[in-house]
Amino acid sequence: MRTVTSAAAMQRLARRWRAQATRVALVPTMGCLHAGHLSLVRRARRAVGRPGRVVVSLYVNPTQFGPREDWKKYPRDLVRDQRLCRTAGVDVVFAPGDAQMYPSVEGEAFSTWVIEEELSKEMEGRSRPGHFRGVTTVVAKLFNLVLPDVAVFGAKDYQQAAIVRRMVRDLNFPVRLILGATQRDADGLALSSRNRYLVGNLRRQALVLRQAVQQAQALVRGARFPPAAAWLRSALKRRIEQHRDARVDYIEFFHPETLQAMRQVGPGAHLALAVFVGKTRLIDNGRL
Ligand code: PAJ
Repeated sequence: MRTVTSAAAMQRLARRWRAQATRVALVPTMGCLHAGHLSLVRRARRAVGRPGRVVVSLYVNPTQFGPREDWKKYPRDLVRDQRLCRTAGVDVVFAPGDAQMYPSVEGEAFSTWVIEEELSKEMEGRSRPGHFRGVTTVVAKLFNLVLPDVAVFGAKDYQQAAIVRRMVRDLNFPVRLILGATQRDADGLALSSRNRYLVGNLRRQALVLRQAVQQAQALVRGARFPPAAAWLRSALKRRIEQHRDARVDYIEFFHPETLQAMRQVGPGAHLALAVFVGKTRLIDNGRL
């Protein structure tokens, strides 16, 4: 396994692979890898086989964090991530520094952005202004540096995957997207690098996200008529906020592809929610 830290070197390598008609799969991450990320690596390998190449990018992208978010304290452990990638059979780890990704050349600042204007408005986009501009910009840059045939994203960040899919379509990136299933701990909590902030009994309270999705599934599947979104939302919110440290940020019901909000929620609708558990903001989602 090779670690590449320079953007130019990554692009040179990618162009060499392309000239040899070697297929390339990219798994973009912010590092601090867990079993969720590693399941995407396996999915990537399955997509390109051997002698295809699997690239994992490790980059805590500053432009997708708000000014009061955890960019500075986001956990970083390159050596551990490299070891996990080597064991998982990754070919190349791409771990650029900020100066590689956002160079300010002779005082001229970075000033070109990729902005998706429709699917980015609600949910994560509303709660985290500017977040998706950072995501689409860095993913577009990674696509241009790694030149992947395939890129793998996790269903855990459902809106993010939908937005990247729209960007690929709208800007004609020659990249096939694969959505990998959300990996969970045995008790149902979706794996996330931020779970390490859940100390003491916050960990147990964090299970409310998954439980809310399951409660919504039961209510929707058991109903004779599709329940109103507003009614369902307040039922879930009440249940979640029975936990002392849990506070709902949003609960949304929407069409799984267009992300159009739904007023009546029937089977096949998608639910996404964000909940603060203590100071940690967690997200989850599921098909109803
Ligand atoms: P990060 O949060 O590190 O996640 C990297 C990828 O892993 C994303 O596609 C995410 O959906 C997926 N993932 C996270 N938890 C998962 C789980 N429990 N099961 C399956 N997949 C999971 O998402 C980002 O980084 C960044 O926004 C990025 C796309 C890298 C752009 O900076």
